[in-house]
Amino acid sequence: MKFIIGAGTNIGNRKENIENAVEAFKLVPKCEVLRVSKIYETEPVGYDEQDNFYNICFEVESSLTPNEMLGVCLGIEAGFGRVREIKNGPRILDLDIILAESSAVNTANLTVPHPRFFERRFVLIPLLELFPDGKAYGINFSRNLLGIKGQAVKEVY
Ligand code: PH2
Ligand code: MG
Ligand code: MG
Repeated sequence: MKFIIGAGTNIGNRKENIENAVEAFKLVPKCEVLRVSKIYETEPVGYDEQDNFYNICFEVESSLTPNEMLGVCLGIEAGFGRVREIKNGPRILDLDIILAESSAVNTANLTVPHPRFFERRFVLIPLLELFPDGKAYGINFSRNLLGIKGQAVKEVY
């Protein structure tokens, strides 16, 4: 099954954090990284008093279940030394499952599709790069972009 993973960072060397996160994912058994978006610099959403983020989305082919994939994400975050403090606050690395191709999940510790992805330009813009027709795994997300105010997102060159 294919997964879309969103990655974000706003602490330390953001470019290296993003690139190293993708490299870490490539080393995970049963996970093949298929496509990676460009890196975008994005205004913080949900908590203003912090630096801009770097964000990407990437697509992974995997035989893992969504719950196992969550474990992979949390494990890589921990390997980067992430400590959880302020909700929506600064983080060295956040890896979220945005979509799973043929699976919806609603459990205490995981919801897929990600419950807030459709209101976040920092997810939708890299997602649109991977799915230029605005549809991913049967989910039409392009119209959501139209209703979002602010949330500046720009490509990192
Ligand atoms: N992640 C959040 C909250 N706000 N804002 C930006 N720009 N990028 C993020 O990755 C981000 C955020 C919670 O995970
Ligand atoms: Mg997140
Ligand atoms: Mg997260």
